[in-house]
Amino acid sequence: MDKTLRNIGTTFCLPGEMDNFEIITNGNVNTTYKVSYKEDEGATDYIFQKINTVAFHHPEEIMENIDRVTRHINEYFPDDDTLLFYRDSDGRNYCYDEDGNFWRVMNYVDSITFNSCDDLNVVESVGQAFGHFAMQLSDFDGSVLYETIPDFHNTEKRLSTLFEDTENEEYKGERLDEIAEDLAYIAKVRELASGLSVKYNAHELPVRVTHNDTKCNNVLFSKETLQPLVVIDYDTIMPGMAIYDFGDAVRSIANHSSEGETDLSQVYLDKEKFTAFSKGYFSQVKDSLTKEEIESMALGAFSITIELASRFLDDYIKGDVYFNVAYPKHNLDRGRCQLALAKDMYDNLDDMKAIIEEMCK
Ligand code: GN1
Ligand code: MG
Repeated sequence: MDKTLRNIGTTFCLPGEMDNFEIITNGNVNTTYKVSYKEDEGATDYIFQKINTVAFHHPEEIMENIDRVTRHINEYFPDDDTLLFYRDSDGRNYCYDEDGNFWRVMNYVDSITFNSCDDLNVVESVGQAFGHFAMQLSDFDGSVLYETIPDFHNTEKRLSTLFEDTENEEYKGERLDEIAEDLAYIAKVRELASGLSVKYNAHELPVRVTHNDTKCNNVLFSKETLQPLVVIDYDTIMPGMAIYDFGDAVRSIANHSSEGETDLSQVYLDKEKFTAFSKGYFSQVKDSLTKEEIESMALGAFSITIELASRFLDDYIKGDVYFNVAYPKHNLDRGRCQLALAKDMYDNLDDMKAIIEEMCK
């Protein structure tokens, strides 16, 4: 590995001599190293990342999206932190190693992250960070970006896929029988949950630059001030709905419980966390959103939660082929947990809307 990393450093013209490296293990998809370089006057750390091309079929499209988005942020918000990707002598922000693996190199930011958010100040800061990111990119034409995972948040299509799969002989059996009640609920709310994606596909909602992984630990915080520094993980940046980035954050951060909780009495929308996240988020981005986007945010949280429930349940009947599972009923538990959360969101749509309205005054 030492030699591979050195060669990559040379490709990207990093100054000085490679001193040491360590593997960073939080991340399930790509392989990440922190690599230190020594120069006359000190040392600099970098992140070297090998992209998992099983998960990401067109990594060069991801890098092109990243390039466009980070250029925009650097140009219009020169004082803000953003990730910096190094280039080879031909100006490319990626390279291949001798075995054909796909690599990129970025600056290392000395920071901390939070895997879960019980502290409301942290929740508000995470909201601020994602709101700021959305604001920075609000006048960027999202339609020029590659859709690196086609129909990723096309809820209408996701739900159709689920119901088609329930008719497929290949997936008939115990698992399908087990989820009859869950399917009945999804069928009941199918039209409501699909509505925003139908509008988006009919070009009736703005095409935004979306992050698509708006979870707590994708925000870096300063170790000293505990202020948010920068949003990370640009791999799923694509054209999409701002409403769903907000919704997905609410789904993951404002659930009172965790994503696969089996005690469903513990699964509900935590209003304090919802309020704190919304406060941070809208403080940054409210002036950049349309009235319709703002009014659709609560429904977006409900819709994306139904969407993810359907993805988990679909994967369950297919035999757990997409999501990693820790035990046989993991996808079933996750699906039911998301449905329980969605039901609580449904009961609280008006409250959520009122809180958002207050934050956008
Ligand atoms: C996947 O890999 P991870 O955990 O960041 C999924 C998201 C889901 C999430 C649920 C590319 O994200 O859409 O919300 O699981 N990402 C992809 O845990 O499918
Ligand atoms: Mg991710």
